[in-house]
Amino acid sequence: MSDVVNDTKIPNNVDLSSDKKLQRALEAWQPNFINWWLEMGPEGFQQDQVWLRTAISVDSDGWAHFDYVKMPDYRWGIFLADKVPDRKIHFGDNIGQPVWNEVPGEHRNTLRRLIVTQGDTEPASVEQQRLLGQTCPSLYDLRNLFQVNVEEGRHLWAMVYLLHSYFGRDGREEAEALLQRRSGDPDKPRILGAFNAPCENWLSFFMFTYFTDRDGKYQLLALAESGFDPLSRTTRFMLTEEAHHMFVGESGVQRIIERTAQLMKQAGMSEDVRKLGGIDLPTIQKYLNLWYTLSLDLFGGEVSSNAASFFAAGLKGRAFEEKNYTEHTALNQSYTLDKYEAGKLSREEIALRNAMNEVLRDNYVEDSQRGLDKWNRVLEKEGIDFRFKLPSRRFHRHIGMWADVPVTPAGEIISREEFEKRKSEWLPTAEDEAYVKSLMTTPVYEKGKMANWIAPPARGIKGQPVDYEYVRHNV
Ligand code: BYC
Ligand code: FE
Ligand code: FE
Repeated sequence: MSDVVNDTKIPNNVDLSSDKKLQRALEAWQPNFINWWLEMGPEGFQQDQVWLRTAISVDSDGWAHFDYVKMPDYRWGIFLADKVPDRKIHFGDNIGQPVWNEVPGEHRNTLRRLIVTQGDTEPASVEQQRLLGQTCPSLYDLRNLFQVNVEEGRHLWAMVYLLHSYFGRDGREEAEALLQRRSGDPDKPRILGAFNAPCENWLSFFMFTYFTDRDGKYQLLALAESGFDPLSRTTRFMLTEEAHHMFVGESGVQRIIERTAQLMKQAGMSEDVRKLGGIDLPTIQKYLNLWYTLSLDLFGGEVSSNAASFFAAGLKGRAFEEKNYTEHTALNQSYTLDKYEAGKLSREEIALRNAMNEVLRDNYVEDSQRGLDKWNRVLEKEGIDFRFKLPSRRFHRHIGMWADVPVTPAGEIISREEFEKRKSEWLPTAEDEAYVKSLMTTPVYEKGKMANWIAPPARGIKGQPVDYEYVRHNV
C-alpha cells in the first residue's frame, strides 16, 4: 500500500491512476493550485533553487528526499499512512464498529466542514508568510521558511484529496473555494481568527511556527483518531512533517534569546539591547503573548456542543485517545472549569463531551510550556533573571467565554479602562512592531552569515553545514 506511484502528474500512494475520474478532477485542480502558489506563495523566490525535503513515501525511514528544487516544481504529493487492518472505531457512540472507508450520509456535512476548516489553515499560513523571505536573517532560515511553506501546500493537497474523493461536486466546489479565500481579506477571509492575523516579521514567524503550528499538531492528533479512516490516515502522515515546523519555531525563538543574552552582556547586563540592535526580552514576551493567545482561540469555545457531536459520532477524538485513555465513551463523566458570565466568576461542572475543546486545549497548554522551559534555561545559564511565562488562558481571547473580557496575563479580571491603559505592557505595540521590522529591512543572503539579532543554529539541516547554500538566490 505504501508503494509510491510517480508516473502521474501527482505523486501518490493511493493508486490514483486506477480512478480516472478522480485523477482528472485533481489534475484539473492542480493548475489552479499552481496559480494560487505563484500569486500567494513566497514572493521573489519562485525561480530560486531551494534545498528542500520532499515527501516521497510513508516509510518511517526514508520517507523524505532532500535536493534542490524550484518551488513551483515541488512535487506536492498525496500520501496516506498505511491502513491498519481491521481498524475499529474506538471512541464515542459507535465503538467497535468497523471504521468508515466512505462518508456516512448522516455525517457528511460535519465531516466536510471539519476537513474544509483544517484545509483552510494550510494555504492561509502560506499567505501570511508570503513576504518574509525578503527580510530573512540567513539562507538557513530562508530555506526553513520555504520548507514550511511547501509542506503547508502539501497539507492543502491532503485535504483537497479527501474533498475530491469523498464529497463529489460539493467537495470539488470546496476545493476551489480553498484557493479563493485570502488571509486577512475582509471580503473573503480565511475561516479561523489566527489565520487572518498579520505575520510580518521573523519574531512573529517563529512564534507562529512554535504556537500556531502546535495547534495544528493537536488538531491533527484529534483527527488522526477519526473513525473516517481516510482522514485518520492522511492526518497521521501530516504529523510527520509537522515536527519540523515546530522545531523551526522553537529553535528560532531560542536563537533570538541567545543573541539577546549576548548583547545584554555587552551592554553591561542591561535589559535595553535595542541600542545594540537586539530584541529585548520584554518584547519577545509580548510576541509570545500574542501568538499563544491567538492560537488558544483555535481550539474553539470551552463549552461546545459541536465538539460533543464530533466525539459522539467518532469523527474527532482526543489526542492519543487510544493510548492515553481507558474509557472511550466519555459519558457520565464531567469536567470542571471556571465559568465567567455576566461579570460573575464561578466553578462549573459540565458533561465531559461538551468539554472536548478544553481537554485538547489542556494538552496544548502543557506541551507549549516545554519550549519556554528550554528558553528559560538559556537565560538561567547566562545568569539573567528574566523568565518567560505563558499568560493565563483567559488573557486576550476572542473566542469562548473569555472573549473580550479584560484580563491581565496573570488571569486577573480588571476594568476595561485599566486593560486599555496597560495593554502596551502585554501585547506588541505599533512601536514594537516598527522596531522589530526595522531590524529586518535588509535580507541576509550570504552563506553562513546571520543577521545581528539572531544567533546561528547549532547545526545545519540533514547533516549539511550551517554555511551551506540552502537557497541559490540570484540577486
Ligand atoms: N476563529 O463550537 P465552537 C493548522 C467558530 S491549525 C473563528 O466552540 P467548534 C496549521 C466555530 O467554527 C489546525 N471562528 O467550535 C497551523 C463555530 O462556528 P459555527 C486547524 C471560530 O466547532 C499552522 C463557532 O465558532 N485545524 O493545521 O467546537 C500552519 C462556535 O465554536 C474559531 C482545525 O481547526 C476561531 N478561532 O471547534 C498551518 C481542525 N473557533 O458552527 C496549519 C478542524 C471556533 O457557529 N476544526 N470558531 O458556524 C475543528 O475541529 C473545529 O472546527 C474547531 C472549532 C476546533 C476550529
Ligand atoms: Fe499544516
Ligand atoms: Fe505546519
